[in-house]
Amino acid sequence: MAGEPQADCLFCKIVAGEVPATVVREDEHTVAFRDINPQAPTHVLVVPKAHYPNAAALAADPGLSAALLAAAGEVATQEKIDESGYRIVFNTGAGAGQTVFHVHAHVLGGRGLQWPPG
Ligand code: D5M
Repeated sequence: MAGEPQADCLFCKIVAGEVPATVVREDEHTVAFRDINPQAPTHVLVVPKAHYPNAAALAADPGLSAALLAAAGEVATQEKIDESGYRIVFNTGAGAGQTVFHVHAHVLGGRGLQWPPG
């Protein structure tokens, strides 16, 4: 069923507390934790607690999609990167660099960000 935890999913395990992570924010629907391989001074991943493999699949739940974006914005405020500017990225598909197939928003900031990304 859509959204059910997947036994072999790393981020489902982080959500469940079975794999440690540095959690910076949590609410009823989302968890935010620091990326293990940060690409910027602030690099936080925001995930829905429910399992959806990517952003396109998450779009089936508009309320949860909105909750995830709101949480990403709140992380940016909490991390004090909201005024300098930050980037929210959803790598979608292996060809775009997605390596964990539980949808996650990368929240990146704290340095100048180039466009287009590599
Ligand atoms: O992003 C997947 C991201 O997940 C990548 O930036 C590394 C990060 N990652 C992988 N394992 C962990 C753990 N255990 N904690 C925190 N962060 C982690 P993608 O867009 O799929 O390439």
